[in-house]
Amino acid sequence: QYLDEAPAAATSGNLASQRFAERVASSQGDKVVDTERVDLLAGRAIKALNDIIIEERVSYDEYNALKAWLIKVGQDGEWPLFLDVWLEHSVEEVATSHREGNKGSIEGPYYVENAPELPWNGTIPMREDEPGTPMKFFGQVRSTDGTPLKDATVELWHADSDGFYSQFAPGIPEWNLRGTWVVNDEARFEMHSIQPAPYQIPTDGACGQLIAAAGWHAWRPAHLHLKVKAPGHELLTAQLYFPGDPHNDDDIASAVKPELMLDPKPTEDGKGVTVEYDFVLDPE
Ligand code: MBD
Ligand code: FE
Repeated sequence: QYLDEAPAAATSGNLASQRFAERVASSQGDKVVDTERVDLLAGRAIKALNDIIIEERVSYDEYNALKAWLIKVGQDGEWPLFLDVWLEHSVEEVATSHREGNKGSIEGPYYVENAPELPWNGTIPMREDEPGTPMKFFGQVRSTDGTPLKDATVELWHADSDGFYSQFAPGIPEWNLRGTWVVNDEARFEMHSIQPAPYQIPTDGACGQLIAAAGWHAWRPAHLHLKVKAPGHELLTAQLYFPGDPHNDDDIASAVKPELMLDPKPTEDGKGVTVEYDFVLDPE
């Protein structure tokens, strides 16, 4: 049982690190280093940490604990997890503050490009006995002026009922609970999946060690991840949440916004939930 549990953080962490490195490599065109910007940002970050050391009178024991921990973050492959949990929300805020359309949220560490394409009312790839409450999620994609965007696609990825993401945890089919819906000619989609469970970030790696040492908790509320794309419009990366989740108000990743809360209704047979949510994209 110990062996079963121990490698989980490092497995998902190292896969996330590898995936991220591949994406950076494939998008690395002719990016130039902006020396002034690096000087400013790296300089400010280093100064902020020095200020904390002086102000809080940090000891050698504390400094060495930090050093050991930073090394472990790398060994566990948890830099994507650490950065996406504790910093990405601010980057997302800066990147999208001009938008008039949909609010977005962070991408997180577990996105994979090119999920299988599905018809506008398709069912997400899932196991025959996939546990969880059946969920029908429907809506329309429009531009900020109200025009339906008939060439839009809606990508959905989410954790299974144990909180695991395919391609980042062992033993799950490659594209499980990941799909790309092509909207119909009224720009509508109707996605069939299961309702995800609350998600705990790995507790057995460096991030979990920090959380335990600081007396925090490791939970994110149950969430759906989405990317909505349409020609001539800004890409929307979002997450949607379910009312009543105990962690909606204290998401460890600070990624919940009131505009991203769903309003699920029970299905007629009482066995599933139906949710409606429309996406509004900003023109480029
Ligand atoms: C997740 O599933 C997630 O969405 C984020 C932001 C961080 C860790 C795990
Ligand atoms: Fe997630």
